[in-house]
Amino acid sequence: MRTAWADGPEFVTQCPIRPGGSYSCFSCKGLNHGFFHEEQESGGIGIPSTSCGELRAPEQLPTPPMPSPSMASPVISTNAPAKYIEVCRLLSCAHPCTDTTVIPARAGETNLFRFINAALNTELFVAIAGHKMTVVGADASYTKPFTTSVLMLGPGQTTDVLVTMDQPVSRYYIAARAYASAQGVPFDNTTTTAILEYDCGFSEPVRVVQPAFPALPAYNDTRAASAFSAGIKSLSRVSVPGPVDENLFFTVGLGLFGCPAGKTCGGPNNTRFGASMNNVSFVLPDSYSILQAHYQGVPGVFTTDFPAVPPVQFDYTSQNISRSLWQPIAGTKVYKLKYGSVVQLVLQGTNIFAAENHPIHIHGYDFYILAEGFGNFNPAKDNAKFNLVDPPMRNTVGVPVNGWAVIRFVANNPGVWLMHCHLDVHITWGLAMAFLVEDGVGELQSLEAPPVDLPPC
Ligand SMILES: [Cu+2]
Repeated sequence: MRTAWADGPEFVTQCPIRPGGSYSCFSCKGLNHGFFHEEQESGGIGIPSTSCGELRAPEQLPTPPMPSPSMASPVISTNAPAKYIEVCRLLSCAHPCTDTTVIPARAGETNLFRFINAALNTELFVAIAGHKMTVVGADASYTKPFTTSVLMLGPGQTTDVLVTMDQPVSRYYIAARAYASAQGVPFDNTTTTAILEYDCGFSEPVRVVQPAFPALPAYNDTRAASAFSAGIKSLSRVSVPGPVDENLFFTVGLGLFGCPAGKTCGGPNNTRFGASMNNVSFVLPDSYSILQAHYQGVPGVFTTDFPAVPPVQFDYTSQNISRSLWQPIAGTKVYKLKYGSVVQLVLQGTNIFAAENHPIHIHGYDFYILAEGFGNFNPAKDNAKFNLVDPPMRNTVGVPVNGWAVIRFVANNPGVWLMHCHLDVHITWGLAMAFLVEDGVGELQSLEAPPVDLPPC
């Protein structure tokens, strides 16, 4: 709570840290976000950094839903070099493959793996050859244990799994590669790997064994992605906030802008790629941050007219969406929320240009995912599908391709909070908006004064 000045996105909560400058955003005490990932961008290229893999203070952890693992190992997945696999094969692994991370394990033990998708633009399937994984946590919240042979993580998502070393003493690949849901859109089809090696240091000959490779779903296997997300539930019964004060419905999807006169653009038919929520393509301010403008009452930096529902209702997932609906409007619009209001938000994917699974992330909040589905959200029949018993608590939801997701949270953290697609390129196209959460009553429900070393604008 009251962490707004430490959030980091440039021109949302602060101006960028200049070359040579510094900013002490926070101390780790009490932080509960699981995976600290850099939200500042440079020239449109986001740089994921993982300064702290696990930031929970141990005394804050509830009792875990599993016995203590023998070993906990963070595994950071980026879909970087597939060549590692090829290198190993060429060398027949007559000696340790120093390029590839080797994770040691002993037969019979049960280990905790924390998978983090640190890729910028790729959702990833993850599997371990020969081994089942029991999911026990996601986005720093414990989950009801469930067993699966494949995980799917959007950028910024984390998944904790227990793996029992119940296979013959050998070497096994851990592999990750893309889940690419958009038809006809190019993607990085490389595979990244690590090697799980039994009895490391005890039986050297194991190192000459060619590791087994896991079965990964096809790149476009939406069924596998959906089955995984449907398996994630809260550890026990939760108290879902309600009644709902703010009933919001945001479309999320791509679009095309006309090319500025006299320029050449790289989109289809000399257009420029865009993206939007409720037809607003988010534009960052260029000289002041929204949070500072809000706190100091500086006019002209943003407007508060982000629409609660789409300005035009249409068949969002149709194969034939009128071209008149493909061009969003650009703007720096926020949606105001009263302190403590219960927010229900339907995130509705669109089929404009190309439907895609968009991993939507909200800053400043965890939220419950009440339901997900395909096609257009229809409250008359889909409200009945809400999980009000043990919905998962996450901070990023993969909105199914040409489908929808419903989330709920209490707006009890005052400040300005970016909500955006975690596919980095979609942010630069405008797939973002910000919530402005007003102060409540008294100091503890109000935004603090900015720290003295906040980067100057
Ligand atoms: Cu996206």
